[in-house]
Amino acid sequence: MTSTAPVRCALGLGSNLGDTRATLEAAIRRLSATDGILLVARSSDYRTPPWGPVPQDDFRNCCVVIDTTLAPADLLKRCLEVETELGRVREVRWGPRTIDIDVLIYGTEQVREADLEIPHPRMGDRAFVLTPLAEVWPDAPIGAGRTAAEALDSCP
Ligand code: PH2
Ligand code: MG
Ligand code: MG
Repeated sequence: MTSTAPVRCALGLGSNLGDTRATLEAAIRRLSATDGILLVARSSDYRTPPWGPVPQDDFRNCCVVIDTTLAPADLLKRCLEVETELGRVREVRWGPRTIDIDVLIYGTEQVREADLEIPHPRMGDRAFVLTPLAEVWPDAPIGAGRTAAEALDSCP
């Protein structure tokens, strides 16, 4: 019998449509109930101004740390499935969303594929990701040898 050692990962969650508090809770509940995902830590929720070119409402953002035996692509697939289950409709890029679940970190692995980049390529300069992440996993390896806490220190 083979078994895969669990890998420590971080997911970033965001919502700015509908009942954002309930949606983040529902997403975390569904992720935790997934075979091969163990919830390790959940950050506080943060109200954050919208980042990017689209004028829209503030977001509620948080991060979770998980241990998973799922491969990166399967973890992404499960995140996208939960988004769909919770009613996400993909319209404007960077635009308002019921729920967004991003794979931020997968152990120390680097993935560079068309539909999945890990560590998340834009997390190092986004306070709405780094603030919740540094709360629950300050030493998270966010790429280029930096930790979440270090990146947050130098984040605009
Ligand atoms: N997500 C985006 C675009 N802009 N801004 C905040 N504050 N929080 C987000 O989660 C967010 C955003 C696209 O993924
Ligand atoms: Mg996303
Ligand atoms: Mg996102």
